Amino acid sequence: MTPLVVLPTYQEAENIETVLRRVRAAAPEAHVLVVDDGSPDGTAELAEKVAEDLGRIDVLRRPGKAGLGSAYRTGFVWGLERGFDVLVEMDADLSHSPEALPELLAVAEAGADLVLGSRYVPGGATPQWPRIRRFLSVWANRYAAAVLGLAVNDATAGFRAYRSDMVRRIDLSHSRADGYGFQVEMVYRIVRLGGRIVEVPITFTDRVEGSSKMSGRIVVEALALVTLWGVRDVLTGRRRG
Ligand SMILES: Nc1nc2c(ncn2[C@@H]2O[C@H](COP(=O)(O)OP(=O)(O)OP(=O)(O)O)[C@@H](O)[C@H]2O)c(=O)[nH]1
Ligand SMILES: [Mg+2]
Repeated sequence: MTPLVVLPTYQEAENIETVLRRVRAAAPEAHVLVVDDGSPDGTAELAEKVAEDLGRIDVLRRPGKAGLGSAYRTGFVWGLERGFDVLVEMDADLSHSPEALPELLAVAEAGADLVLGSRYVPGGATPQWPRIRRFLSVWANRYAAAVLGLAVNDATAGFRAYRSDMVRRIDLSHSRADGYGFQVEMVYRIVRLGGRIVEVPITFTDRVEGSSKMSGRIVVEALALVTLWGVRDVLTGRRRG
């Protein structure tokens, strides 16, 4: 099976070379697609330089910052058109250890439709997070799981592998969600389609270089969407209240 690792980047000049080299070393069979949104710090140019050196890396340049959800939708369409069997989501800030790729890929190849690199199963960890951040994230996940009926501990996880056959069944053009909202939406749709989801423990480390693009808007959007989908399910009789 040929996997495609989609790396969305915005202002990751300090990380891009390291992440690309570590991905190649950890999963040499994987093709990589960097989706850069016109980073003013020259992330795309750096990625292109590493691509010339390593090969099997493509850089998709988009004109402006359009969000993580949109970057993944574009990357997935690109990968489906080219026939990749597995599509991987991974942050480019080294919070997701490339060395965990072989396990994610192996579980997808063994038949899981979606493999989540989970912080909230035994063995998963967020060593640098203050207790309050972990608490909020765990409870946001419990809320989403309860409202949407998902038997998943980390639906907001951003390190994951999908089997392309499953992604093909999802109408990506229908989705507008960004950030956590996009991550939960994909889990939700796959659960609705009867897909098999497996969580493998990962250690999430905080970025060392560069700055976060996370915003309160993305958190509020995700909570609002989860609530909306949950209410809709009850109203349409898909789920009892
Ligand atoms: N193409 C693209 N990539 C983005 C955009 N926003 C964020 N990213 C990338 O998405 C990944 C995750 O973004 P981060 O800023 O690390 O957000 P986060 O990991 O949720 O939050 P932190 O815990 O603060 O790191 C990184 O690789 C970013 O460069 C965007 O609008 N477009
Ligand atoms: Mg990050």
